[in-house]
Amino acid sequence: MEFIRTRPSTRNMLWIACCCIPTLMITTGTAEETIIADTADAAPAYDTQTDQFSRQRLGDATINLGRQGPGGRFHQAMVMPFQVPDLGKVENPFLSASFTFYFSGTVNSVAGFNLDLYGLAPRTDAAVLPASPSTTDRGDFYMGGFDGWPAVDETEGVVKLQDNILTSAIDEGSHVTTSTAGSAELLDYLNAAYDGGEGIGEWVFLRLNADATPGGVAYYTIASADHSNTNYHPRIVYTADPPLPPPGTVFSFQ
Ligand SMILES: [Ca+2]
Ligand SMILES: [Ca+2]
Repeated sequence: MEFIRTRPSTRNMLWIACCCIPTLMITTGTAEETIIADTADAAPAYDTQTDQFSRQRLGDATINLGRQGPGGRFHQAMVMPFQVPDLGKVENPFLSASFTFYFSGTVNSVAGFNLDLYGLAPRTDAAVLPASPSTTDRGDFYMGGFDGWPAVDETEGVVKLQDNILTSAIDEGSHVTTSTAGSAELLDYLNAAYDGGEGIGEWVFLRLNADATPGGVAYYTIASADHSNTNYHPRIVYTADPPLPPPGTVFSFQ
C-alpha cells in the first residue's frame, strides 16, 4: 500500500481522474439526516400536592403539557434530548435544521395558553432534570406565570427558538414543524452547541412549555420517543457539510 505521492505518475493521475472525482462528487452531497429524540424524553414537573419538582412520564408514549391529575396537581413541560452527531472538527457544520413533533390532542380548553419552543444548554448526559424530587431545584421545568414567572424564560443558557409553536388553532392529530424563523433559530442553536466539534456526542435539549399557567386541568398532548408509532417520535431533520474524507482515503492506491 502506498499513500500520497508528491509526483504521481501519469498512470496514477489517470486513476485519480477516473476514480476519485466521482467519489468527491458523492461525498459533497447534503442529504437530509434525522436525529430522533432519545427515550430519555420526559416531563419536568411541579406537583402542588407534594410541593416538589420532579421528572415525570419518563416511559410514557405521550406527555401532557399544561396541568393534569386531580385538581391539576401536575404542572408539566416536555423536554427532548438529541445527541449531537459527529460531523468532523469543523465550525458551524449544520446548513439547515427543523424540528417536528406529533400533536395528538387536548383536554379541556387550552385557549388561554400556547406552547413555546426552547433550546436548553447542552449536557453530557441525556437525563431530563430534576431526576430526583426537589422542593428548590426546578431543573428543566418552566411554565409561564408559574409562581410569578414571566411568560418567556430568560434563564441564562436557555434560548427561545419559536414563540407559540403550538396553539389551540392548530388541528389535533397533526405533525407540527418549526416555522422558517424557528428553524433558523434552531440552526444557530445546533451550530453553537456543536462548538467546532467540542460538542460531538453531547446532548442538546428541546423544551416545549406552556407560556401561561392554566387555572385547572387543561393540556396539550404530544407523542414522545416512547410512542409505539415511530412516525410520531420527535425529530430534528438537518443537512450538514459532510466531513472531508480522512487522509489517504482518496489518494491512496496500490
Ligand atoms: Ca421517554
Ligand atoms: Ca408564547
